[in-house]
Amino acid sequence: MGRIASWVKSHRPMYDRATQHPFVVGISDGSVDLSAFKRWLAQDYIFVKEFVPFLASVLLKAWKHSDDESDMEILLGGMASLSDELAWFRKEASKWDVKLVGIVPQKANLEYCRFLQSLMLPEVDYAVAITAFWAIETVYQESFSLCLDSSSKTPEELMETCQRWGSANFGHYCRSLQKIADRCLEKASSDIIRKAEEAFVCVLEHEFNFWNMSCGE
Ligand code: HMH
Repeated sequence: MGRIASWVKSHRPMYDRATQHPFVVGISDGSVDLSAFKRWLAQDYIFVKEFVPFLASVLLKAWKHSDDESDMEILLGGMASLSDELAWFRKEASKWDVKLVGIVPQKANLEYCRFLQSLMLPEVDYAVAITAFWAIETVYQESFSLCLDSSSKTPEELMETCQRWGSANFGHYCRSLQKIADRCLEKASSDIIRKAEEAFVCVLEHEFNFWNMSCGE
C-alpha cells in the first residue's frame, strides 16, 4: 500500500467527514438548499482563483525538484483545466444569477486561502505541496462522484457541477496526482513525510469547514 492510501485509512473518520458532507449528500438526494449552493458557487470561485497561484507554485517545484518529466505534463494539464474552470464558474454564476464581483470571502475560505499561501513558500518541499494538491482535488472528486451514483437523485440543474469534479476523467487525474505524491514520499525524509501527513489532515479540515460555510454555518 502506498503512503497516501495508508493515510486515507488511518484518517478515515476525518476523510469521510470531508468527502461525505451533508452539503454534498443534500445534492445527491435532491434536498440541497439552493441558496447554499449559490453561496458555495461564489465562494468557490474566490478559492479557485487562489488555487491558480498555488498550482503555479507546485509547477515551479516540479520543474526544480522532480525527477520525472511526466509530472510537469500532468500539472500543466491541471493548469489548463483551471482556466476552463474559471470560465465555467462565470457561466454558472450567470445561470443562477449569482454575482461574482465584490464577493467577500468568508472566514473558512480566508483561512483555507491563507493555508494555500503558506504552502506556496519556496521552503515547502515538493512532496508536501503535491500531497496537499492531491488531497484538495480528491476531496472534490470523491464528494461529487457520490452525486453521480446511479442511486443518487441529483437535480438536473446541478449535474454539470457534479460532472466537473465527479467524472471518471477527473478521477483519473486524481490518481495520477496520487502516484506522483507516493513516488515523492517514498524518497522523502521522515521530517518531510510528517509534514506531508500534516498538510493532508489540514486539507481535510479546511474542506470540512468550507462545506460548513456553504451550508451557512
Ligand atoms: C474548496 N476544494 C475547494 N474548491 C475546489 N474547487 C476544489 C477543492 C477542487 O478544485
